[in-house]
Amino acid sequence: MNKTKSFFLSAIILGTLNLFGQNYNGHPWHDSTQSIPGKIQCEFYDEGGQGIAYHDSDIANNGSGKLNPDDGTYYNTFRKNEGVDISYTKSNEIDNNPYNIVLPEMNQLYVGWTEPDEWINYTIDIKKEGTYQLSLMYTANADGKISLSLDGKDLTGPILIRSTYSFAENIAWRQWHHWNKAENIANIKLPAGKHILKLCTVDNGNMNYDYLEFKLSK
Ligand SMILES: [Ca+2]
Ligand SMILES: [Ca+2]
Ligand SMILES: [Ca+2]
Repeated sequence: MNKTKSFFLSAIILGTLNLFGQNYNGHPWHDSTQSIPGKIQCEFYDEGGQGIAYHDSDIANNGSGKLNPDDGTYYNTFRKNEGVDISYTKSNEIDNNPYNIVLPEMNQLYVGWTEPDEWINYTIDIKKEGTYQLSLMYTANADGKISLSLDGKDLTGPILIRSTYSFAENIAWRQWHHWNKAENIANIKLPAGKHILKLCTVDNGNMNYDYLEFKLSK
């Protein structure tokens, strides 16, 4: 084994990836790095816990094991011992309701119970350097803002995420279940290779994030 190989093997064993001088102790969920172009599923954030892979305002997962009681199923127990709050889209007019702007697929895991200053990291593999158009599958109880950074450097500044609140809705809790896909909300230049993408909730919270989508535009 040459020196380079040996270094990378050591880094993997220690669970540490040195990216641009930053020591990062998180690692891809289930050793499965998500790639760009494509969708980054928000629930497949990195392993490593609070302060490393994510910052969440409370240690409970308010979805898995709580709103969705622990019945042993994949969806109800998904990462239930972690602080990031996760639920999934459900039928019976919960998420397939008349007030969707874009109909979501059912049984899609998403990050919910978002609050300002929360953030989540993703180890990503960017297959091709270029400019990407960003889209987000989401719900928002009111106008909110998110931002993205790469390896600790801001990529986007605050991005406005339009409210999906409906005055016609007569079920209060369903204001958190009106889905939309915000298309082309940012143009982002990305380098190739492995990087750490950070999704920050900047303003308002009360948004649910299903996935980010990156399409190569040039
Ligand atoms: Ca939480
Ligand atoms: Ca939260
Ligand atoms: Ca998802």
